Amino acid sequence: MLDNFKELKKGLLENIPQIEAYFSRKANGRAIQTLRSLQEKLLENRFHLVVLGQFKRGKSTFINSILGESVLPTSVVPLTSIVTLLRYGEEELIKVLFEDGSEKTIPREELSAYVTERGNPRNQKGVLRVDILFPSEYLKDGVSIIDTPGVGSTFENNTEMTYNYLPNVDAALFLLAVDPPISQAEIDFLHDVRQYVDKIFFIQNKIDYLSEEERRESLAFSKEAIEKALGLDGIHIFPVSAKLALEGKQKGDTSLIEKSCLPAFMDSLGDFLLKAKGKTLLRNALSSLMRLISGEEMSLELESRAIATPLEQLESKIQIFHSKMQAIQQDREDTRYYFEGEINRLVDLLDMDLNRLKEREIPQLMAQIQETAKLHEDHPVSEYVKALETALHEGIVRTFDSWVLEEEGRLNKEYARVSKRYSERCNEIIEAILKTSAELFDIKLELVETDEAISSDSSLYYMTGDPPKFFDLEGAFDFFSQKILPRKLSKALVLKDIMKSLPQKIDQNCGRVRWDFMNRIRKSFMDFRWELNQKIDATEAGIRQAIEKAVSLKRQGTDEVERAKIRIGEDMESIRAIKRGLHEIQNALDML
Ligand SMILES: Nc1nc2c(ncn2[C@@H]2O[C@H](COP(=O)(O)OP(=O)(O)OP(=O)(O)O)[C@@H](O)[C@H]2O)c(=O)[nH]1
Ligand SMILES: [Mg+2]
Repeated sequence: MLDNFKELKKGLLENIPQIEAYFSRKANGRAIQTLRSLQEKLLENRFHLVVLGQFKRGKSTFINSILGESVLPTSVVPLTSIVTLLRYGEEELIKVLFEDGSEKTIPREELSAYVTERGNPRNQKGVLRVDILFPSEYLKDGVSIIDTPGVGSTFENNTEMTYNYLPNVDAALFLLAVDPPISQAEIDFLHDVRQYVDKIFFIQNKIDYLSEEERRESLAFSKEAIEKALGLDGIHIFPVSAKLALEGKQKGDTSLIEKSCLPAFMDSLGDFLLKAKGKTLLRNALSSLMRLISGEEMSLELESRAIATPLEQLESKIQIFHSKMQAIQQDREDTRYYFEGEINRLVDLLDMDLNRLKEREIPQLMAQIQETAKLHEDHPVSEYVKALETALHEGIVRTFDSWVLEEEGRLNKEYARVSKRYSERCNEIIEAILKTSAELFDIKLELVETDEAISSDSSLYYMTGDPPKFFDLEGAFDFFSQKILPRKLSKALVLKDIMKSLPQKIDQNCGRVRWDFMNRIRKSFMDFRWELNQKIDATEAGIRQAIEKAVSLKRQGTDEVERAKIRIGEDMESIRAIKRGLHEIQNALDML
């Protein structure tokens, strides 16, 4: 599917050893580091796809049909209860990750004992996630697929697991089924999904149940319902039969595969992945390489100009360079202070949001608890307490967990905005350094377009890791239960107790979430700043070294200067050859 993309990526990767050899010859460790991390990024790049939908829509079957094998357990009853992540591996390997941090490798036959409600009721085994490595051609392009528990099943916990994964995906495949066409619960879920995921593919599964005529009707119905509910126009729904696709692939029957309509969907998905991520990835990698090469070309030219300059003049030029660099240094400091302020403002924003949340939700939760208390006034104490606990539980889960996800999205956007501006400023500083030296030695400056590379990396970095969990629910309930149950208090006292401790408990949790978010923002920014500072330092050091080298050569005498001229000429040749190769890839990429 991503054929062109794969070709270009391969081409780009093939260029790297040649470039690395050049910089090894010149003992330029920094450049080699850049190349290695670029190589890693190209090889590692992943597209995260999440498969979503109400229970029993055929999500797990759909993933199996892509893989062409029954890897994930499927069933006629609501089943999947644990998030499963599938990635490429040379050999099949299934790893269960537990909440306590331990791991276990299991054979495929045991998978359903961990990821299904039947095999692992209410997640008694404490599974956090299951990772599957699988040798499928499809996954080889860096695509990873996430199977999720169906939303709206009776198990609230499973729904929560699905929600937790939404902020980290590139696209969602939203499965609908023909029996019945879209329900209100699905529409509600879709509303939520849209807040986190920009790209949603709608898939109407199980079309093998319907005749051509019925299929059209059902598609039209779902299309209209979704467009109306989301206020969108012209959405596309892909009709698919996961069952036929899987059967077809297992039997090697191409007519069944065609009939399943899976290939048409996979083509569209492939196009999207290429456009949305593949191109950006390649473009960013290319511009990083170009920057590296142009930088090298520039220092070669600088060196060559410098050795052609009389020693006295050269020394006065160095003086000018140093004083200009001091001014730039001041600019750097100012930029740093400014952006530290911006990051602090982000934390202020978080505080404001948290306060608003507390002000709005605490009274509402209290009112709900009181209402529940009133409704259960005549029930026995144990039922009364149970009802209050349930109300508390539902209120907290609904309010706070979804708030955290929303806040994560919001902060992430703001952070991306700030870091993009910061990287733009840093690029301006780099340009100023280059310009200064180019002017000084009368060199034509070739600037490579930059920025995106750095800023998109930074926001992705921030996205990794799980969002903070608001309430440690277990803890919260222990807290209430311990206080309530052993003492067998009267109903009035139970209620009073909850009313008194609820705001306090919420406050503590808000504090925890604040700390967690703040730490991630600060750490992301510090890493990002370090990376940019390295780039600026490298630029300045490169130029300084080129000039200093020329001075020392000239002091050593004419023989050395002549030898240096030959070496510079040869290096220039190598650099130009590398550049030609990169330009070819650039042109092919522009044509995609
Ligand atoms: N006829 C037909 N049945 C299908 C198709 N896809 C899935 N099914 C059946 O639908 C049922 C549910 O499939 P699953 O893949 O387990 O559904 P799921 O969405 O993963 O369900 P949960 O994990 O409970 O959310 C199973 O009995 C499948 O065999 C299809 O294209 N056609
Ligand atoms: Mg499933």
